[in-house]
Amino acid sequence: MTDPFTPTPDDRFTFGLWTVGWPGRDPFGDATRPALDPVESVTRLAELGAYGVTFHDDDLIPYGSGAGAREAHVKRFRQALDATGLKVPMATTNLFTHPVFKDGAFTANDRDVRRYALRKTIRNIDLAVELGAETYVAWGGREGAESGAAKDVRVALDRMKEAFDLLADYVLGQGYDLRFAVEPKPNEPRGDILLPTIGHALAFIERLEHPELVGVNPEVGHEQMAGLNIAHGVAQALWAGKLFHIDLNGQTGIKYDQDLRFGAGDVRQAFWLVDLLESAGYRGPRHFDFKPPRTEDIDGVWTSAAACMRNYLVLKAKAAAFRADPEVRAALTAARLDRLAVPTLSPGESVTDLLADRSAFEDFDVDAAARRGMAFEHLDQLAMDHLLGTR
Ligand code: 3MF
Ligand code: MG
Ligand code: MG
Repeated sequence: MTDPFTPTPDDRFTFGLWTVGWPGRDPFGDATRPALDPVESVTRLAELGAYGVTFHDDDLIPYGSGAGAREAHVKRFRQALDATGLKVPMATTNLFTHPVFKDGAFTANDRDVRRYALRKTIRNIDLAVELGAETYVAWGGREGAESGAAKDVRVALDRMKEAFDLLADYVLGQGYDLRFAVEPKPNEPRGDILLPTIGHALAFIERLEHPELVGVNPEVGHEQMAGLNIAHGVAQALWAGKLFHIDLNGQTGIKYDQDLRFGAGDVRQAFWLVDLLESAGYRGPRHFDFKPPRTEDIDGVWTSAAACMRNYLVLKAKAAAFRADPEVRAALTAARLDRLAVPTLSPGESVTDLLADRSAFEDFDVDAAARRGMAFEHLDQLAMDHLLGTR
């Protein structure tokens, strides 16, 4: 019997080159694995059933490469893509490793650093489009501060807007079919990062000159580092029509950025997130942004990558079984989810009509309504039983 949780390219699973390629260097210890050739990553990910790969400019072309070396790196990568059929649906810029970005990129206090950051980004946008990317992610990991007076946040947001307005103009001017996705994160590496949550990013996007070109790339662990519910945040991004991309990984509560394989963190939130993405009909890539722990050798890296996809497919099957279960359907009705879908005013009803409706206030039996149970515990236990495999 074939394993029903074997991924295929139709599942649209993608991985950053920097994920499986992470050699395990952390703030306390040296690398535990050798550097991985991007061509090897492409080949192995294709064998595992992935759909595509994504990259920062410097993942593919080591920082400081001359024109000839740059061309050679791109050529080898393109050959590997052609040989395997892997796609590049997204690319991004490394605006955080080089010391020049220690105070940020688009919002660095130094103007020459900001201009350099824009040039570095535009250079990689051209390559991203050449390789077929539809989404360009912007994670501003160094945009922020450790102390209060070091960054005037309102002015920094003016500079952030200036950067996205300029990049949108560039993309439109070139006739590129490319959209941007802002990736929020609350902290790490900066003490406090600008645009720290999905909500902050959504509000920022609405102030841009081309909001239609900019959405969000939420990351499971980033929201959870702030104690937030990732499924609720993603639901709001979907509601706003702004879920352009997603970074899947695992995190266990408010602590350092763990980047565990997908499913290995808060498994309940992972379940509700997959349930949401699948029931909302999200069509974008399911992109894994995780780090195989530095305890692992190269075999452990591929085990970990395969497990990200497997866990997604297992949770997808469990979410589908939960939604199809007749007892769950009855429990959803008992919990009155169908009533939430009914608009609070009737068609054509005005505020004057509401004020004239005695049943809405004067004759409303507040105590009786307050006594009604919501029956959520039964509904949630059914979900738990599906998740734990006891149903
Ligand atoms: C850091 C991240 C980043 C971003 C990447 C662009 C290095 O916590 O999540 O990964 O995802 O820069 O997408
Ligand atoms: Mg991250
Ligand atoms: Mg990420």
